[in-house]
Amino acid sequence: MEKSARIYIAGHRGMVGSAIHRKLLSEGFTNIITRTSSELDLRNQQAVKDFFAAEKPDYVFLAAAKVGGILANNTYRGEFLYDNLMIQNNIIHSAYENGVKKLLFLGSSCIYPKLAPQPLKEEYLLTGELEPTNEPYAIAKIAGIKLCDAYRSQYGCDFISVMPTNLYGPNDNYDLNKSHVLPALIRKFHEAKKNNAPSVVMWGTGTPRREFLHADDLADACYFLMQHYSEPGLVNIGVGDDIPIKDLALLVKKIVGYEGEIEHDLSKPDGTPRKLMDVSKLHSLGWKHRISLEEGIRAVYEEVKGKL
Ligand code: GFB
Repeated sequence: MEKSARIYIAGHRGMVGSAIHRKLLSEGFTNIITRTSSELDLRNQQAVKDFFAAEKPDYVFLAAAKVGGILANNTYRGEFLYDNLMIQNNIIHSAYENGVKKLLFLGSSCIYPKLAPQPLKEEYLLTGELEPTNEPYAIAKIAGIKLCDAYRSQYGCDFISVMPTNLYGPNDNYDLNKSHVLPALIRKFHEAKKNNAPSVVMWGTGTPRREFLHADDLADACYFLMQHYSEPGLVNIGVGDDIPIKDLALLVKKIVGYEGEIEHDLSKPDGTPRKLMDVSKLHSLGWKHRISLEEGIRAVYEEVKGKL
């Protein structure tokens, strides 16, 4: 990518898109195109067509999506399927029609079967039943991978798909009903410490294991893959290591400095028992994460604690 290339980041205000934006700015790119959701509704086919025809981006990072934690995924099932299908179909098709040189589509580790062998290799896609709590989101993301592949095969488009593990970082969502586990725990422990509450309630049993990647590492990987990867199918992005949710809670508790108890709300779902990424393909391409989980959580907590 030339530094003056016209690069559209879809979803530049979200956690992933904003990390990609910071990365491109730090690399000296001068022609980054962005639109807020009120300026451009990506679910609107004609609006997206008009935008691409007018702006003619050379490269596209497709980081716009309806996202959320386990409860949001399970509650807003219609929106997670419809909004994500519309957003990605409109962008991928317009990218094809307007001769975009390369597009990077971001998916999620929840595209893999609920009970797939661990760690999750790219070839396990579509080999079994999905986790029910996030099936609509996963179906949309699987459709996105297949659309990129189909456009590569039929039209010769250089569209690639990358599957990040669970993410955290700046500009995350701290709404307790919609967020992922890490921002939820940061907020809960922070507020409990502030209010001298005797305990913090976490959801589920605490036994599911999750892998966490900092959004800045993800942005670095996306930038790397945009330059060095051009194949059908998908590539996992993760750290290759995971942690039980209970241990994650203990780590956040330590970082926040909270001394009370932890309780479990067993009416909330556990979700998939484990989704550890096999990152050997990514490592063999030459990329590895840099930010450790503890270091990353400390940085995020420093940044948000005044705002919670
Ligand atoms: O991060 P999370 O919401 O999503 O939950 P998933 C991970 C685990 O943390 C689950 C537990 O076992 C939750 O029950 N957990 C414990 C909590 N306390 C809390 C809490 O206070 N809030 C939340 N949110 N969880 C999502 C998918 O699955 O992961 C999406 O729904 C997407 O499709 C995303 O793939 C990355 O890891 O279970």
